[in-house]
Amino acid sequence: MIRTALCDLLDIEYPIIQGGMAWVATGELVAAVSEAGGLGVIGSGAAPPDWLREQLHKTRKLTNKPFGVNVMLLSPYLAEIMAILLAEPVAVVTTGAGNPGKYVTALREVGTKVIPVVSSVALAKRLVRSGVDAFIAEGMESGGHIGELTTMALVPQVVDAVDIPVIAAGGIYDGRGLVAALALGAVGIQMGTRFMCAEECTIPMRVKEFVIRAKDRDTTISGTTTGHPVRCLRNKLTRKFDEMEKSGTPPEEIDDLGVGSLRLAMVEGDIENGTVMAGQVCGMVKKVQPSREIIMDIMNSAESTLSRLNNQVV
Ligand code: TUI
Repeated sequence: MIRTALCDLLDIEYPIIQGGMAWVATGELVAAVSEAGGLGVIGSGAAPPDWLREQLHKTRKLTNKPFGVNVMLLSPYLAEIMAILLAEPVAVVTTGAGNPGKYVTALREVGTKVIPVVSSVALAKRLVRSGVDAFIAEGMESGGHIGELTTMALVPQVVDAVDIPVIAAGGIYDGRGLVAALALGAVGIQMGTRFMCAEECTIPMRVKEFVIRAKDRDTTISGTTTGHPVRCLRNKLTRKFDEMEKSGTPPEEIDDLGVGSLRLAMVEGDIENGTVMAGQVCGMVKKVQPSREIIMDIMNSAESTLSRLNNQVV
């Protein structure tokens, strides 16, 4: 089986991180992924502090393996979320949607590995100085809040710019994606979209079915004009976003349309009026599967991809 530096860094069996998706990655999914040998990551998003506390306790009840928390740096509860993570430390904190620089030292002092998600070389270079443990370089194939570069272009540029481990994210679904990430110089992968359809993921079945129905071109990017681009599945809400962006509606008004819409989709199951964040690999997601099966499928298909490549290269 493929083993990389990420397995040693995080004390996990397989170099696979489950993306910390807001309102999606709850204790049940996180514990299942970590129990299966990957790294499960709670998505704290913009959820209130009590929600995170509850998920931490649930996860700890279900697994003794390492797991992480994703901190969304635009959260209105950021200070309280950080306070919880210092009081009840987890193995790994990943961050998104901003620069976590000022929190790095405190987190590392309580024994937490800090792995920011970056979408540019500039941010990675700035953050290396604050002493982070690794980076997740996330391309714009991903669901949710995205940058401008594709995974194929971003990952090798971040790998060349820093001398700490880099994990690839965005557009990865199976062992072909894992091997491609390793070829680009990454030590592992982070995947979100495929784990939305994990059996242990608690989002409504209607949302999973929407992802399964989606084909390669069924995502769109909302909020390009507001400076907060988000990739999600096309629906009634994204058509409304498109109209507002075309008609020159003020950016604040467009951003307001998104407030609460992720929860509406992922918790309430409203796939027409909510934001169903998902990546471009949605076209490959065909069924609901246990997390363990997803992870073993990735590892087995990575092995067969490697032997296919070995036989092709003469
Ligand atoms: O964070 C994500 N994806 C997300 S977060 C999210 S929840 C949300 N809620 C309200 C508004 C926006 C998002 C849904 N999906 N991915 C990681 C990621 N981080 N991609 C890009 C970035 C990023 C962007 C800017 C990281 C740093 C950054 O830095 C700006 C700076 O300070 O230089």
